[in-house]
Parts: sequence; C-alpha cells; structure tokens
Amino acid sequence: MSRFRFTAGPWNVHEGADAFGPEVRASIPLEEKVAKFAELGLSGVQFHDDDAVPGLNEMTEGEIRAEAGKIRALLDRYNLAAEFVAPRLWMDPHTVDGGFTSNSAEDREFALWRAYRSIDIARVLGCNKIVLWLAREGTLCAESKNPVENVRRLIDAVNAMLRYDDRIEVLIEPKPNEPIDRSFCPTTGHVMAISAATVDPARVGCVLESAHAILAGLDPANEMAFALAFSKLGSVHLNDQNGMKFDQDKSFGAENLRQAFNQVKVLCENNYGSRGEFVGLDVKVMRTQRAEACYQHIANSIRVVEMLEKKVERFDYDYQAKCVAARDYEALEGYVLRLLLGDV
Ligand code: GLO
Ligand code: MG
Repeated sequence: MSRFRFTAGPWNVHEGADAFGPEVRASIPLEEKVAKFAELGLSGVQFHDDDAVPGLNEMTEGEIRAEAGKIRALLDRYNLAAEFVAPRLWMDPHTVDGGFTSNSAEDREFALWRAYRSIDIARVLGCNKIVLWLAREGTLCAESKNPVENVRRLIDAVNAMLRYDDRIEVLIEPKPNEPIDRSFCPTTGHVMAISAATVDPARVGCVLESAHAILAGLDPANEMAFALAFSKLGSVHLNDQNGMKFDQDKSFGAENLRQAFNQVKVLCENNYGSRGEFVGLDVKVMRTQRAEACYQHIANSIRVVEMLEKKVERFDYDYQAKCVAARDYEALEGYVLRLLLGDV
C-alpha cells in the first residue's frame, strides 16, 4: 500500500501512434478508461480540456460547463477526483506556431480563451489546478520569435489566468524540447523565476516530469527538490527515459532504478502529498503491445513506487550520517546499491 495518491490521464492509455507510424490499437472510450483507473487503485484523473469536453472550440461557455458536468458525474460514480485540467494548446490549427507565444495576436487570444475555458471546466470538476505543459511555447527556427518578449508574454498569460479566478493554481510543466526545438521554459528553475514574476507567486508552481528533466540533462530528484525548496511542487509526472532523445514516457523505474529511488526518497522525505498533491504517472504503453496489455505500464509503475517506498523506509539514515561524517561516500554508494539490489 502506498502513502501516495495516484493519478493518470486518458492519454496514458493510447493508440500507439508515433512520429513514424500510425495507430496500432483501437481507441478506448473515456468511461472504460475511468472505470479501469478506479480498478487499478488510482485516486484521480488528469484531464486536457478537450478530454473532458471534446469539440469545445465550437461550444458556448454554457455548453462547455454542461458537458463538464457529465464528466463530474462520471468521476463521482467511480469515486475519483479530478487532479487538474490542461489546455491542449498543441493540437489545434490555431496554435501551429504556439499558443501564448504565437507570432499571431489572434492565436494568442485563442490560447487565452482555451485557458479560461480550462479554468471553467476545472471549477465544474471540483479541482483548482490548471497545468500548462508549454508544448509549442518556443521555437523551431530560433530567429522566428523574440525570446525576451515571449518570456514576458508567458508571465502575462499566467497573470491573466490568476486574475480570471482567484482560487485557481497554475502549475507549469517544463520540458526543454519536443515538439519544439528550444523551449522558453525548459526547467524547474525557469518555472520558479516565472512564478516569482507573477502577480501571485503562491499560486504558481511546477509539475516535474522525470523524463523532461532527463531530456534537459538534469536529475529528476534534484529538480523536484528545487521546487520543494520553494514549496512549489504542485504535482509530479513520474516516468522514465533512456537518455536524451525523444520523449519516451517509459514506466517508472524502467531505465534507472537508482534515479527512481531518489525521486521517491525526496518525495517521502518532504512529506509530498500532505497538502493534497497527487503522484501522476505520465507513462505510455509500448507501441508493440496489444490492447489487452495497455494498462500494464500503469500497474507496473505503481508497483515500482510502492517497492521503492519500502526501500526508503529501510534506508539507514544512521549509517548514512556515519559515512557522511567520515566522508566515506564510496561506502555510502555501495550501501545504496546493495539496498536496491536486496542485499541488505
Ligand atoms: C508531454 C507531456 C504531456 C503533459 C500532459 C498534461 O510531454 O508530459 O503528457 O503532461 O499533456 O498537460
Ligand atoms: Mg507530463
């Protein structure tokens, strides 16, 4: 049994398409995914605005709220919470060149409209968190955008959201690249700086995704620690990643168990979750898998977190202190590896 409450999004059970190939599995209806999430022991669901309200561009604000109400009822049936709503600003014809930092004023306006509607949906779903994964807020052609002006635009967009609703919390999910080449907000440090520049820093935090930190050449546990030091770790997206290449969203721990252990350790040591934070699993099943196996990666990831929590409970802090006092870090490292391999 874990100390954490887990969530995932509908996109974590997906059709298997990648940049070079079509879908290999049939789409599963949202209700079926939600039922399965409950069965897997998740406590909540993460949503894109259009996961909750498909086709929202063509709908009035009233219609959007009514549709969101149906999702609220669905969640209630399965006793699941909504963790957050994220405006999906990377799929739309209006946001080919980005949302808040598009070179087109009309597209920037559209991005804000979607952000406001995400807040409306979040209210109906009973949650107060908006996630901004700033997918296309950067450049493919470095000279195509003014980077200073666009960092300020990001701050303005967050301010507009904070003003739109005085209870909403905005969590920025940094990622250095993919689908764009150069992001305007690639790491936790950038998120902290943007947060500090907004009209209400207490309501602007970070979602740290393991794979995104690795893609930036950084250590996910230290990135989490950095946000924790500012009391600004609003959520995490645990997963794994084999080096600096395309975003893989592998099952948690599948590549680097020690790195996974240190993520669980920093979360446990800092009582993550005690303020209602969830542990999100932003994992994707391999393209090769048949439909029957397409929840296995979520179950595996939960299991790995639970097993690593046990390792954290067994971690010998006295021995660590002795090693530190003697500056015997080789002994400490050897101990950690034996602990992880079940030899102590
Ligand atoms: C992709 C992101 C993505 C977001 C999700 C929520 O790299 O990790 O999965 O977490 O869309 O905004
Ligand atoms: Mg993510």
